[in-house]
Amino acid sequence: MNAHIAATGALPSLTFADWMGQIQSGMEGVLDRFLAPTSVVPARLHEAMRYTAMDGGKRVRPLLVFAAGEVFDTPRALLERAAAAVEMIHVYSLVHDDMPCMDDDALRRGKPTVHVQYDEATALLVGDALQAQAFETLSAPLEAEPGHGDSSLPLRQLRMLQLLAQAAGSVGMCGGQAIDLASVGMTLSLAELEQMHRLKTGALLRAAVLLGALGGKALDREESAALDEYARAIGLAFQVVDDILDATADSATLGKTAGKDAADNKPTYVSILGLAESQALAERLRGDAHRALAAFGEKARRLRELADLIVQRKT
Ligand code: GRG
Repeated sequence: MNAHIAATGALPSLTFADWMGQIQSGMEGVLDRFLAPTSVVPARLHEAMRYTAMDGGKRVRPLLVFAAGEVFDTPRALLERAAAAVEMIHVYSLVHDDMPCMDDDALRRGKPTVHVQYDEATALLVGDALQAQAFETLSAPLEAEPGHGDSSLPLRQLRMLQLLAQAAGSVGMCGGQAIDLASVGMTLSLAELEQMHRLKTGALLRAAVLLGALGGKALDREESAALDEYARAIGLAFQVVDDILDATADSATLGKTAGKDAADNKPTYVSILGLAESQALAERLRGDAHRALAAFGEKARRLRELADLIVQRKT
């Protein structure tokens, strides 16, 4: 098992597909390191955490962490922790979202959802425990890396923890989910739909970008604003494409139940704008993301490639 992801400095010569593949397969080893083994009591809970977190998903958020880390020379050990932490929060949100009290879905990442495979109480605890594990993973003391011998690591970790907590909480992902649940069957304006997705999906994607950056050299005001604009554009694009795929792809391709938004009478970009205008919007957002990165030059190549992936993805 690939326990460590290669140092980011060695990656730019790789093709995008190889870079992505290295991080995706490397994340298996990283998550394996930070999740409790099934030999530890309670074995069933640890097994269920691994069932849902390992070997699945596109790992978009870890990819964003590593891509932003390349721009700001963030130490690899910190990137791995940030990538694992943001993925754990994401996985917890999927487990809870799939439960009968929320979206009530039976298929996720091509497998039965946790409450179907195990039971509802286990699904609740898996989400709770993954969220706690995310913060433990990001907060554990780190040795300074050679060439990064500065004493600000704990301060950077503290800022990263605060960012992740805000992104996951009531003014971030949980807040967006609350708006989503309250909006079923309602007619939303485009601005209201955008506000919901900025919180529900966008907050964690933004956190992934900023976590990768915050772990490295200090950001100035322009760099922060540029990353924020990039994160806004890809966060929205991610959701627009999600709505397009939900309306056009099949469940086997998506690994989750397709056509669910319409069946649940949920407002989406496709239901408000139609398919063609939604596709045009995703393209415009891709352009916004690229423009936001202009000042970072070649170092932001992976962030640009990820914006393209988010808009062109088929799953
Ligand atoms: C339950 C607190 C709480 C929040 C749930 C993220 C979320 C909020 C719900 C998921 C519902 C959903 C399908 C949202 C659309 C966008 C999205 C987050 C899709 C899933 O993310 P991917 O495509 O999934 O990155 P993988 O499996 O590839 O990691």
